[in-house]
Amino acid sequence: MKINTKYLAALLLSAVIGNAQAETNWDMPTPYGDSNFHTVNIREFAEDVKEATDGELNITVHSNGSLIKHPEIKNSVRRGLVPIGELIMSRLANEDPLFEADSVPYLASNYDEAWELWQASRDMLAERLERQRLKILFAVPWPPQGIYTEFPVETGDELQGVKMRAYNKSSERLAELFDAVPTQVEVPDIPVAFSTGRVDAMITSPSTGANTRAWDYLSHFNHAQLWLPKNMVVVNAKTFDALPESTRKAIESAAADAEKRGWEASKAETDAKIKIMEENGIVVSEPSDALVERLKEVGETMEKEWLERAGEDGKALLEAYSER
Ligand code: PCA
Repeated sequence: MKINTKYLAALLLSAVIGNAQAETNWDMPTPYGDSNFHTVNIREFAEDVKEATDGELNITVHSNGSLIKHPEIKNSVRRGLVPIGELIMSRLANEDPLFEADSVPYLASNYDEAWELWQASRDMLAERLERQRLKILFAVPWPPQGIYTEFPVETGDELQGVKMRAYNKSSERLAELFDAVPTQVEVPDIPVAFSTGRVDAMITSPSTGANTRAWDYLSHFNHAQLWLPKNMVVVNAKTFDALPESTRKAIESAAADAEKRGWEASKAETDAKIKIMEENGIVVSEPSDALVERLKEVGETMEKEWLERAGEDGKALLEAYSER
């Protein structure tokens, strides 16, 4: 496991000192960089908790996978190595396909739909996490996902054989269905993956494109608006339950505010980051009719495959979503 052991020893020590002062110090690993809007929102959440508890609960955010790498964050919270952490929900697709419902192409590809899907799925997902003694505090979507390349994409045929950076099962599958070659790369590793030629295209949001300076490696962004994957903040349930009631309430209330603030920030992020990309020379375009058609076909295939994997629960979720 990639954990900085020296750091953990220091943490244990500070936890002991913290207890002596009737203060609790929590370390919170997050996967994305400091300038990312999710990280900014989480830091504000930590401030709110500190203020509402009169400094009794101090959350220190360790961004960019600096304390614990993204693939290990969930299990680290589950085992109580850290009390709280952030991760992208669809990373848990291998445990249960319901966690990747938000990454099925065109199932929920704007903010209103994404919100309804989140409302329809929230209890089902919370229940699954509860079985692992994890409590979900809030979830915030990324802006809609699009395709970054070094050439214009007119029909989708251009993607054949291209080494495409992916970050979850859906982005991988989408690349495969375009006969591209997917490779999983975490956001902090994107610049190196491009500069060393490991990848030459990617699927992500305007947000991550701008944060990773896509213009250094790429020239085109197709605003295909495939899906809006969500990040979630989870807390170890045992640690949470052991807190005084007033502290638990303070966390829950700060989490509700963070969720609201995060959704608004995400919406604002889409246009703001597209503008930054254009200013830096990226050609931004909407998908052509031919590409829309191809993407729809691929989306249908992927929805079918997802439903096969998700079975009765998946059907129940789609029903709850369509009734909203
Ligand atoms: N950024 C993250 C997840 C989705 C997004 O927009 C990434 O590219 O890994």
